[in-house]
Amino acid sequence: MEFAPETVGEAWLRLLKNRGVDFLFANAGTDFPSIVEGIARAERHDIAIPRPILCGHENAAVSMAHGHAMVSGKAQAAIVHVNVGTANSINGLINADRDYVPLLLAAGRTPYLEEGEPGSRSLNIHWAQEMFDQGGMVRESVRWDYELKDPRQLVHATDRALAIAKSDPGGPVYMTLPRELLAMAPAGASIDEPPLMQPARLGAPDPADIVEAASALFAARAPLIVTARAGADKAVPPLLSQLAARLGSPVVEYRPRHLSLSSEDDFHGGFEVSPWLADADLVLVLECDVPWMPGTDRTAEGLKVIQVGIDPLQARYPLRGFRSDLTVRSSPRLFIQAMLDELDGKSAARAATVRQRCVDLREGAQATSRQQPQHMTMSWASACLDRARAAGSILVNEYPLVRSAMKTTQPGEFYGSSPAGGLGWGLPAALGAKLAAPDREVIAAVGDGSHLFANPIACHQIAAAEGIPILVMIFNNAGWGAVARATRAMYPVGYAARANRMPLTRFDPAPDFAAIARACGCWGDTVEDPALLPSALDRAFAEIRGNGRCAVLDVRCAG
Ligand SMILES: Cc1ncc(C[n+]2csc(CCOP(=O)(O)OP(=O)(O)O)c2C)c(N)n1
Repeated sequence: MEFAPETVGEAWLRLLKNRGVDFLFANAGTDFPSIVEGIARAERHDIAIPRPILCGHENAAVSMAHGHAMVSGKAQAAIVHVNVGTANSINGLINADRDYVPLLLAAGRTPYLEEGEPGSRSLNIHWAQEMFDQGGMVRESVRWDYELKDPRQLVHATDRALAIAKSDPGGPVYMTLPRELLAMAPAGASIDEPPLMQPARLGAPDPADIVEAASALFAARAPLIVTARAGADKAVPPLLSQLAARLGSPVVEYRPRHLSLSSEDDFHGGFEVSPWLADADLVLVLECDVPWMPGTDRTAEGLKVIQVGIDPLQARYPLRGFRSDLTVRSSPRLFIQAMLDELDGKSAARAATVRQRCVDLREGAQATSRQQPQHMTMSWASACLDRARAAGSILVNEYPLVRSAMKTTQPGEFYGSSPAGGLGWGLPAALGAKLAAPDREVIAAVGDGSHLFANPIACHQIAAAEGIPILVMIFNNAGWGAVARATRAMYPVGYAARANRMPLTRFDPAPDFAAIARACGCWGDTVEDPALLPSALDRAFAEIRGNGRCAVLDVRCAG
């Protein structure tokens, strides 16, 4: 080969591209010279490698890889600086782990040798950054971690990393790459061979479980389906629609992370379990880690529960006490398909009543949100956004969207934050989503608190430098509403609840987020008057569509 890779670092880049990794989200350090050199050499000679994206903060790098993979289904790579860069990545890793998002995080490792080899120690940090167990920092949140020890392991270790990341349940993997090793000449298996191993997919459920689940659900007086992420598999929403109709069961998307059923479906029961749960005698918990709030949601005496999912008992959660009278480990799609076969020709008598109640609930919520309020509300902001966005746009929601005020109908149209809730995910995940789906409009809906956690300057810089035109809509209540609500719930008549200004919950003064965006080369504007929001949204979308620029709209909400 004319331009055979000169170093392990360069060979790794080419190998990643051969394995379908299109992006390398990088926050570089002094462990990177062989990677930097490898990129430059590849670019000079037109050799295919993942597109390198310089990320000014590691949280942005990992969350962009997350955002790409959740839309494309393809694992991407991020690379960070030794232990300190890894430390800044952990929030993103925890998010990806808990939402089964495959990604490869690589980190440098301080040079082994104090002198004598290309890449051996040359800076003070090379002593202090060494850890006894760098991988131990992330081990609880990754599926696998390994430190490359010899150039001959490159293909085996990388293929193993990617196959494990993509196996059910998908998740992050972590590789450490010592500096001397990256500088060595490649050796061992060819990077041009097909992958050494393929990921493992979860199979179909046991037919006996399907017979039991189908007869129990059909015979139930008031069944209820609760899901958070069944729609991660985009084939699920139309199938779930058929299952709900056949069972005459409402489907509640509870704290959803994916669109599992069109919000306009006859059997969409909304986004709260409370209107249905107290009356339900059988709940099908379908890909959902927390199906209701045990402390506050009432359940009927003798309630039976069927839990179905990739890891239905959430074995990696330390504590989770939701009962399970029948537990089925299965991909949601294969489970629903088997249920439809089993229920073929059947149709529950209660269907018409349940359908009407779903329609009434939905129309009630949508009618309320259409009325322009005196002061800006999250519900009004969600409804206006819904009217302004293009059909088929992708919503990336870090908390604020009021889903009942919106119509979301297509698989892959909505992504919510990981159940781990590590803030600072929404904005960079939306940037990654746009890279995965350049022809679709992408909107990040974030609170002002979440926006600050994302390191907005680093993210705006990436958007401007790489030309990634998304809409960032900040639902700005000048503080941490969630913390204030939690405090009021525990101490309803306490000092904090009665204080003029609740401690640790307000940003005062609030930053001028639009000016920060403009300073970074993005478009930015602020709007406070509910009547002016539609025209502000039109201007923001015009900027994205016409000028290809990232737009940041700071929407000042009353609460
Ligand atoms: C990394 C991280 N730090 C802290 C928290 C705790 N936390 C949960 S919600 C929240 C406030 C979020 O503020 P914002 O996005 O403005 O939404 P609001 O609560 O105002 O609706 C905080 C600080 C968290 N989830 N993640």
